[in-house]
Amino acid sequence: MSFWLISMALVAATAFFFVERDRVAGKWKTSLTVSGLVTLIAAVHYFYMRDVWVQTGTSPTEFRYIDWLLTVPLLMIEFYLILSAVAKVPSGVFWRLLLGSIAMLGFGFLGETGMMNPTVAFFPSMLGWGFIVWEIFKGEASQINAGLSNVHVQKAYKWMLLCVTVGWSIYPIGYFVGYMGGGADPVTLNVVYNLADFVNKIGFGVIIWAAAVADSESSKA
Ligand SMILES: *C/C=C(C)/C=C/C=C(C)/C=C/C1=C(C)CCCC1(C)C
Repeated sequence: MSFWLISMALVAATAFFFVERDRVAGKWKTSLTVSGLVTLIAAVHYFYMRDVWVQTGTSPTEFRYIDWLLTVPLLMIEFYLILSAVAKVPSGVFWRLLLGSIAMLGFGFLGETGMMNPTVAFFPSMLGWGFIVWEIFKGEASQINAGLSNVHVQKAYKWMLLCVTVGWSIYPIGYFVGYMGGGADPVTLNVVYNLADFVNKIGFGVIIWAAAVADSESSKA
């Protein structure tokens, strides 16, 4: 059921971001396109994941990680894009965020599929996440953001930061409970991951959309 609801929400969000693209200034259009791509890619994966779930009753771990491996880097590009809309940003910012994402997801996958002991895989995966959080909290990305004079971008940055710290924390909690805390049932694990995706893909896009619309309106005035 949650697979189905989230598929529909993702499809609706995709349509919304693509249509709203027309409403914002040129420098924001790519950000909205990327938001729409994130929800589109996830929607397609959710259709497949639901099939796996309905037909086998097992967690669609492979599809989930393919989805994450495509969409998390796109979300990281968003940090680069919103800062680039108003400032000059070195590409190292993006590469570091990408590196952190790959470490986080790579070890998570090894742990969930049993190719690595899940408890052992948890720690390097957490380090990857920590590396991302450090970059946007204290690293170059945060310094660029602090130096901006655009309130809309700064507001979006603050919310995106909250998403990556608080919103993303749902995933390792789900993993921890599912694989290390004596083992939760797959239903709980999937509902937790599905809810987290809803917040962190659609919510993240809405943050960017809100900043893009506010900034476009204020520069018109
Ligand atoms: C749209 C999909 C998103 C935003 C997925 C995010 C996934 C994570 C933040 C996963 C994190 C994990 C850890 C930090 C440790 C345990 C293993 C993971 C992969 C669940």
